[in-house]
Amino acid sequence: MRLLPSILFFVACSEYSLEEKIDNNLGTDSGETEDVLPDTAEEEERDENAPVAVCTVSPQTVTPPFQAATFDGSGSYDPSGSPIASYEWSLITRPNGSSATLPFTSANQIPGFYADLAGVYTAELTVTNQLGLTDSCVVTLESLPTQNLWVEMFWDQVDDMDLHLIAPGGSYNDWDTDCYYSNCVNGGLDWGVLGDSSDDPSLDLDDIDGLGPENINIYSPQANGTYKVVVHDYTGSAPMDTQGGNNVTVNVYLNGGLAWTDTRVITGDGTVTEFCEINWGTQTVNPL
Ligand SMILES: [Ca+2]
Ligand SMILES: [Ca+2]
Ligand SMILES: [Ca+2]
Repeated sequence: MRLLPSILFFVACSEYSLEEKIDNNLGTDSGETEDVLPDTAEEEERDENAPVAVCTVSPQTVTPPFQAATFDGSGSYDPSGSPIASYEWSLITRPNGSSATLPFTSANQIPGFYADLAGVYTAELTVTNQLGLTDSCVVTLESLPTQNLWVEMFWDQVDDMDLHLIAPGGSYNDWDTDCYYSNCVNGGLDWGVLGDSSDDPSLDLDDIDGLGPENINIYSPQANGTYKVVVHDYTGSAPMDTQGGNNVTVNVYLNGGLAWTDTRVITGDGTVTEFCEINWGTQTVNPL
């Protein structure tokens, strides 16, 4: 095994030719090279001529769902100095319920990626050089809610589920105390201290025809009382109302950390399902 350091050295230094590598190894050892030398000269040539994929993301942490991130593979290179022939990106992991996608593109940079749910997103970049050889790298992006109260919902059968957040002392479908698609998209309700928007709710995402997600958040919830999370299975959904079981997941984040999650089966149509109560003062979430 004593030749391993020199093998690593040669792999790292592309200015050495294949012949030089083999000559060097054969010239310094006559009996132990079989275990450490490449199987064939052809295989070694492929390694030496392969491109090097380098991928980054900026920023590395975003606030969902509106802070954009840029995936960047422009640091990738080919040892020969030739330009990279193609870049192929794919999103290989994302949080359950996320609808985020990467565009199918040959660009080395992908700006404007939006993480719709809290959690981790992993992108893989594969670069191909002029010889058709490839290399891959992966990079992760974390999506962390900065709103102190963050409630997100998604489901697994096509329908229109609606997320409702009810203020302390409020009631379902009440215009002033229930935040939902009709009255709360990007804000619009004044809860807590009048004129202070930091304790007001906002429905950032309203999904009608897919699998979600939807989310409602508050930067600084009021300490007294409890908020209630309710899911309404809207009747007359386009393109369809699912009548069978639909797995609906609600995640509640308090101060950036996942405090509660539950998946419930909603069956039929038009139902109203209470999921949980959130007591901001005690930082507790209780199922309903
Ligand atoms: Ca909806
Ligand atoms: Ca307010
Ligand atoms: Ca429905």
